[in-house]
Amino acid sequence: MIQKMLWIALAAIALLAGNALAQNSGTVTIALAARNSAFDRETITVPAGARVIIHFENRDRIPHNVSVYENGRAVKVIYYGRIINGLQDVQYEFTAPAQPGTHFFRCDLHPRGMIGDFVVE
Ligand SMILES: [Cu+2]
Repeated sequence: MIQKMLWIALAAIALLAGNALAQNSGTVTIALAARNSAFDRETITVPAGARVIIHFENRDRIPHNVSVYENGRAVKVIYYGRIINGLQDVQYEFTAPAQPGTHFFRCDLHPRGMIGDFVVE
């Protein structure tokens, strides 16, 4: 019985510690817009392990999205943002990679022009 209570206490401590870690990495909100098939910023910088919210405004009348990849080859996906039609906005939410590094973001529909660096620091 005592052993069972000990396990419950340990589980509760582990849960609290986990929450504290999640809070330490924080949440960052990034504003990003598309106009004339171009993003209004070339670099997005976020803290490692942070909860990332990209508030994306599509100011064109054609669809766009924002996806984040391991690198410019755009093979390994970190986050795939759903495509939204023109003159709408969307909130993308995901967790940044835990390790610092420079990654890549783009609009999957316009991968030649709508690109940038996704920096984790
Ligand atoms: Cu696009």
